[in-house]
Amino acid sequence: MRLRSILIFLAVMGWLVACSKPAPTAAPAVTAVAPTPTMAAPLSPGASISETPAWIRDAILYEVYPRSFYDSNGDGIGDLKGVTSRLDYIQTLGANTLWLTPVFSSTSPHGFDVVDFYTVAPSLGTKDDLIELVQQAHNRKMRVVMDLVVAYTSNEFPQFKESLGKPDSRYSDWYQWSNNAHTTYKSYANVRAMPLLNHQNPAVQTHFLQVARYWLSIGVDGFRLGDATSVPHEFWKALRLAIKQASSEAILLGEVWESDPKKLPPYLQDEFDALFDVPLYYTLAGNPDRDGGGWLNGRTPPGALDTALSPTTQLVRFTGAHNTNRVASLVGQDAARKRLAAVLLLTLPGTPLIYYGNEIGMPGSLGAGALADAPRRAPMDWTKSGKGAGVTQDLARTNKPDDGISVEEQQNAPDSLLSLYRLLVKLRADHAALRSGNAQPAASECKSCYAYLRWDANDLYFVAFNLSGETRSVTFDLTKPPRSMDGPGQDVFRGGVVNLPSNGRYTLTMEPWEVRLLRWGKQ
Ligand SMILES: [Ca+2]
Ligand SMILES: [Ca+2]
Repeated sequence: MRLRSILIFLAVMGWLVACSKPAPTAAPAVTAVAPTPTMAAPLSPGASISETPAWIRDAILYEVYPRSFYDSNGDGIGDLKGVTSRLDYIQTLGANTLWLTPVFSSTSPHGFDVVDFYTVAPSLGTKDDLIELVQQAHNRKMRVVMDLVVAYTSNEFPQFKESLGKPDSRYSDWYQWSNNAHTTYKSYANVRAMPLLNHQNPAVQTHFLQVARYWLSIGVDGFRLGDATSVPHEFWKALRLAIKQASSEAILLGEVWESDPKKLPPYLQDEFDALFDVPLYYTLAGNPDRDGGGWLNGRTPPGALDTALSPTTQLVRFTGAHNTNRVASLVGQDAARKRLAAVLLLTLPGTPLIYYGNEIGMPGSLGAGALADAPRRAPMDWTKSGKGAGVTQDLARTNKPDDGISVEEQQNAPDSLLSLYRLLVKLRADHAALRSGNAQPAASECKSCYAYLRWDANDLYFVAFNLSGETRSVTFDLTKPPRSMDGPGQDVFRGGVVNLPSNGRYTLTMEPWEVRLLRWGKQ
């Protein structure tokens, strides 16, 4: 949605403000929406993990903004048939779980302000197209997760139109009115076109439980649920129960847009199966709307990543999404840092998310005005020329023809970013060590380096990052590895064999922003 990243903050702050701000007239029509989240135990694969479908542990998510992905009928707008036609590409990348940003009928192209939760936006296709996409994905052992916006609706939503200015309407309790005349109301980040729903109203809850069941019945594998902080915990618990009763394998992926990790655990208690690791994203990027900051640019102490190595299978790791600057822009289009970000994303524990186009290094940063998010949702660059079948034209491009940034230019180039993503995804799929919860940092004297170990009974990976623009010779302390590093290891990127000195002090010379990936294993 537009200005989403700003809105996220505004949503949190705005919600607090909205709750404390005196109503313009006497008695507010509705009671406070959400209880104050209580502090809870640290994240751990504890109580609720037992109910989390096991498949999330092996999932590699691929987020698609359908309008900009692939246009099947030449009208310039990407559509569901287009996504179906490119499942080959997504499968070749190795991603096995699609997350579609909202596809329902809505007022705006971004799709987050929904008008009808039971119909697909005509520009994207039909319900049958969605069913076909889900079936084709399932035929390939891929899953499809749909975005479901439950915090608010469009101001064109029938219940809103029927109750605006009509306190006696049968739908008057659907929204959070600010005055007795029901002419003013609370809205998402104060965007008037997105009135916040009143989740205390049982009818609102019933509506969404039915919507969820409806789409589960056509085979979707779960929902990505945004703006979790705008919705009471009781609602999430009820939604979880309804979804799990309909399909125990369906997942609820929650977006709690908070940079403080302490804010996340309450949402994992009988609410979501997994949460986006927004706190880690802030560590990596610094600011979703600004390029050049964060860990990936050496602007955060490297050790800030230690917390990301805690064992969990309930966090989705990402280096960018539809509501952040693209990772290529974040790192100033620097080829080495684009590689470094890819290796990090796909060698951390947790569930990785690849945002369409980031695997080829498409740029895109927050713009200005009503289409501020458009550069982050630019047309997927399929071709060298930037033209041709399937290329969407709904939004402006963020890169040029013949610039090396396209699937056509990268798909057969062994050194391309796309080839690196494919290699890393394959390594992750082939070696459970990279999917396990085992991870620990490896110490060195270098203040601008970072390294960690990932392992299981078969393999041990050593991942080392030079987070500076200088060549570094770094000695890592591997005197107490969690698993044997005896015998020759394999240098995944440079090729060749490496041997650890018997004293466990291992010295690597790393180029500026280089990342090294070494593996000790059976095969
Ligand atoms: Ca189309
Ligand atoms: Ca290009």
